[in-house]
Amino acid sequence: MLLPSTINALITRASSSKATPQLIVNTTVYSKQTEVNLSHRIAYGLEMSGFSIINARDAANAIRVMAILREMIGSPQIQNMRGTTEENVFPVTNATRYINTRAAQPLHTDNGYACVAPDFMALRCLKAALTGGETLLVDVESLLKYMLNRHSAKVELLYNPKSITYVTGSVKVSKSIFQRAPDGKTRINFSVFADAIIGDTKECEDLFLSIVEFIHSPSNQMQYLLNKHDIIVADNRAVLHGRKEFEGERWLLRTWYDADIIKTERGSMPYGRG
Ligand SMILES: O=C(O)CCC(=O)C(=O)O
Ligand SMILES: [Fe+2]
Repeated sequence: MLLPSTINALITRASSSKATPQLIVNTTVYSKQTEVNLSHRIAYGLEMSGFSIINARDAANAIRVMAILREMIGSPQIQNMRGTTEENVFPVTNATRYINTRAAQPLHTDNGYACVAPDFMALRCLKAALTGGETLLVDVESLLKYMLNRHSAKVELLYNPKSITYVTGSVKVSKSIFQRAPDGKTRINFSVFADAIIGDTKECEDLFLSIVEFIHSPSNQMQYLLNKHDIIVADNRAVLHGRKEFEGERWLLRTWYDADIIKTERGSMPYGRG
């Protein structure tokens, strides 16, 4: 059984390295002139890198980009019992969740500890941090390459539907960490947010810790500082995301989507679910 204390100590050790994440520079600037091709360029980013970043530059443009994402990917999912489709990510006093703190957030799949994780997620920045708060991304292909180099055939254990069990209060959810999508690519379902994490075998727990270490080492991460009106949309299971700690009243809106196909002006492309 892995407890938060063990996992947090490993995260602190891995993230304290002096290395810095690779800066993301390929963003899309929204303008009326580029709107015709926008959904295609967003889809291309999602396909090639697992994410796209759009600099919308004002609120009206940002709202238009969110409408384009809805047209492309599908209707936003409800995220909680209150029926919210846009979740506020901002600090509150007496926070019970990471997203309502200023703390660094470990790399994760959204809802990775729950039964079903959304296919896509978007974060729209309404207010930038005073300092810090950089978005961190780790792509599953680089993680898989590392895992295969380091653990060779054992990595297959992580495709087992019960490789890891997340225990949250009295709720237990067993799932695979890796899935093979119909396109043959590996996708991920990964979180450290649980009261306890139990591997199917001791080997699964060792593999889990190896993932924790890799994804929290800055040299394996990409980084982008969201400014006001920037939007990041990511394939929730092709890249892991997290953030650095920050100061100030940073405010993001989070949206979740499911998708079978991605629609663009020039046609549609199938989206392989794992
Ligand atoms: O604050 C951030 O940048 C990330 C928030 C996040 O991961 C989430 O809301 O799921
Ligand atoms: Fe998240």
